Amino acid sequence: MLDVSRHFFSKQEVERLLDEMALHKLNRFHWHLADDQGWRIEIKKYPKLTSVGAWRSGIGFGLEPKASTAWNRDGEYGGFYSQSDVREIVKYAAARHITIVPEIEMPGHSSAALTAYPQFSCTGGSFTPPLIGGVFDGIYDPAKPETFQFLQDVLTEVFELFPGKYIHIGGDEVPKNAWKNSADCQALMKQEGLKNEEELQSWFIRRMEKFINAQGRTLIGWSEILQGGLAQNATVMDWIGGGADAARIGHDAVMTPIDACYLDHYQSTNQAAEPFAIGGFLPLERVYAFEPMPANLAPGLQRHILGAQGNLWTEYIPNFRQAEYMFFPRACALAEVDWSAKSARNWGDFSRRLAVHEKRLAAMNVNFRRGETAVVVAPPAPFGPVPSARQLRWQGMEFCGFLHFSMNTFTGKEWGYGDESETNFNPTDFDADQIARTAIAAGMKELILTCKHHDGFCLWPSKFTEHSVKNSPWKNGHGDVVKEISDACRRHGLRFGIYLSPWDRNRADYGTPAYIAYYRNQLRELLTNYGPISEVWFDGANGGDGFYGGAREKRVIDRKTYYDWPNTWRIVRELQPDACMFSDGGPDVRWVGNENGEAGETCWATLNGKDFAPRDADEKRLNRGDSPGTDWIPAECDVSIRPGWFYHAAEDGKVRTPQNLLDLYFKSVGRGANLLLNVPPDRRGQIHETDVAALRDFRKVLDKTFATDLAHEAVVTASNTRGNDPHFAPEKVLDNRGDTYWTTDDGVTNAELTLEFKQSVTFDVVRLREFLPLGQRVEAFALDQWRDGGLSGFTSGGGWVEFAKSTSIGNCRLLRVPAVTTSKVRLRIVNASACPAITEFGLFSSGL
Ligand code: FUL
Repeated sequence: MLDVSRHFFSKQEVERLLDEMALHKLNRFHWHLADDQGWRIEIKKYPKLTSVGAWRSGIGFGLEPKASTAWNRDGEYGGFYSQSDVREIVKYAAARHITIVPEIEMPGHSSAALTAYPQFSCTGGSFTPPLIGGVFDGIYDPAKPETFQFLQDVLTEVFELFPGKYIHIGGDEVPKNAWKNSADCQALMKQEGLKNEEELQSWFIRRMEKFINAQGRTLIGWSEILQGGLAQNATVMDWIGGGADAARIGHDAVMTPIDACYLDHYQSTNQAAEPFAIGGFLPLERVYAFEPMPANLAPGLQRHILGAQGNLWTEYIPNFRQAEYMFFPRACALAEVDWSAKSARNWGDFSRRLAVHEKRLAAMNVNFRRGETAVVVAPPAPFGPVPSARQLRWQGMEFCGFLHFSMNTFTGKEWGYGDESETNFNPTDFDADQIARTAIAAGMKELILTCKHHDGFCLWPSKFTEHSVKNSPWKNGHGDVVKEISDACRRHGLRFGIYLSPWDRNRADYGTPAYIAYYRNQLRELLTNYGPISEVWFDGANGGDGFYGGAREKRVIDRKTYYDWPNTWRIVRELQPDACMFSDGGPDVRWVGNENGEAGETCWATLNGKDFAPRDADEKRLNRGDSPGTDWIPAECDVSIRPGWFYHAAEDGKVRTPQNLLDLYFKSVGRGANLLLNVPPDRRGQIHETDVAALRDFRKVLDKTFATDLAHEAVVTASNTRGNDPHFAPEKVLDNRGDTYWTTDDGVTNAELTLEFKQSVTFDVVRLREFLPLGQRVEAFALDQWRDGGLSGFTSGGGWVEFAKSTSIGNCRLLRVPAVTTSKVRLRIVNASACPAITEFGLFSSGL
């Protein structure tokens, strides 16, 4: 099954998939043509289904527009198949012995159709195709005879196009609110003697089935069509159960259970190294082990189980390459499951054969997930401390945003004293979506919000203080900035982090143990009421003068003992185990030692953690890290786009330029750290236009720079490959994957990788990445270019000339070099603490 609603795939791409299916003898193509996010098939009688319903206002799902080809310049996203496209595809499939089962969703998942024709909904109200996944209120109104006329007209055209026996009508995930609130639906239920909305749903499906059967076709629908009673001749597509029950009452079923057949789920537990997916974990081996025949189904009934199907829902799959990656090789396993008896299946045998089959897939240029076949040579042992799963995820974000927005925004201060009246806080046009959109457009992956800064004012209505938004005029005290920002982050696919200042100049009890209890209570509120928290930011400014409930004095605390950090950290681990904690010394992420956004030219992700405590740290060592170090605590570079952390109109002329932001990026992300760039919302509660423009132009340059990796045109060779095993081959540095790497035999700490081009290339940026799960290993490296004989001092033969060298690599090393034009480039690992493990060697041209 391919979902073309959440993301659109062209006619050529669908045909390519049909070829790939035919290769595996997969002979039914379930084409999910309509859903909330887009209607994709031309219906002549209802042209607005495609002129309106095939388009949405953006790519959505937090994805970048350029991730997909179905995005047009006006910013709209979508596309559809004309009837002549469909005819050609049906013919193409038939020639490959594939029957297409079209799916037209009803009565739920119909926002796109109802955007075009709202008159067929209960409310008649306006709809828009959503930009996120989920279950929406766009459902058809069964109380209107016109609704059925419309659906029958649509299906009539669908039948003309698809000659197959089955028509899939969806039927899953139907929220019943619209029917509950509709007097007409309630009257219809009374009239038809239907006890509840489930029975109304079943009534709806039966009515459609009559029509479908009268046209000589068979209705098929998802598990939920069993609710409220199954239609007379229906076939059930079992995703959450019901297949065996259907067979027992004499109905046919197709098995596609969510835990064995959902190919949109992750293929590895190392999610950071995989393309972003909807969730789940479905490894190849589990697909292969799947048995479609339900246990305990009497032999006489087994003929009702028609087969198994793999589903590719495409919320997070914006292009065909990625679709292929999710299909293969899991579809290979499913084909074997479908075509062989359980007793004939053998995982070891399959994986050996798959190694051969992979060559076929590679020759066909199928983008399958590699490395699934058995590894023969053992990988290197990790060296030193290694990142936790949460740190790996954090490192993968690279570029995040910081939001300093609070009392200071309205008082013009940088550090509020703590006596400011709540009435000051009153954004005139707060817009969390504008803020999230700006972050997404800049390429940020997370936003961290100052939920409470040093002045103690809380951006959420905390139960534990009066000094919060609840006593401000904003939204008459009913506002909650933390909620709005965290919700917007989720809507736009950003992760969300919190900053809760330990220093609180408002609290009378600051400096006493009572304050620690207060601080932890607030932390608990934030960690439990606002969804997943990706990062918790503990800053280091601690103690000094303040209001302190009217005392107006200076308070000094013992920075090492007062906060009892280990017990506070425990709360975060307990409530949000996936959150990374930042402070001067970790435990997960360390301060980089300055607020200029610059990591050291040498910057290790490792540190001797015991030498550090919040606000008790050697800034030079934070900047550089320790190698060898005892703990994995990578650096984060926090820096503001303006001179201050908070918005001040007087600084509108001092916003960093795109060029300056680019420098920051190279000095932070490009040195293995993460960049946390502060973009302070203004008094409206939005990111100022100047900042928006600077971020946009910065992103443009960055995207342009990294659009084409010239190294991909090269043939790559290495001075040594571990055990000569292809799993560790030099090509692994060019495969765009974070979970594969080139490595050498143990003990080889000087090694070379050479890229050789057919024609000279010109580049001015080099990108290198180490495979972090094995620790940070490279200590020094150099880059050489090949100079032909006769040029620049070489009279004959040519030779290597060094053009760059440095030390640490880590997550990402970017080197900007004067433009190099050459036909060969060499990476020389000059020194390493253990055999190197390199995941990427890329060459780019900035065009600057
Ligand atoms: C510091 C604070 O004192 C600054 O105001 C700002 O919030 C910065 C990110 O952290 O500790």
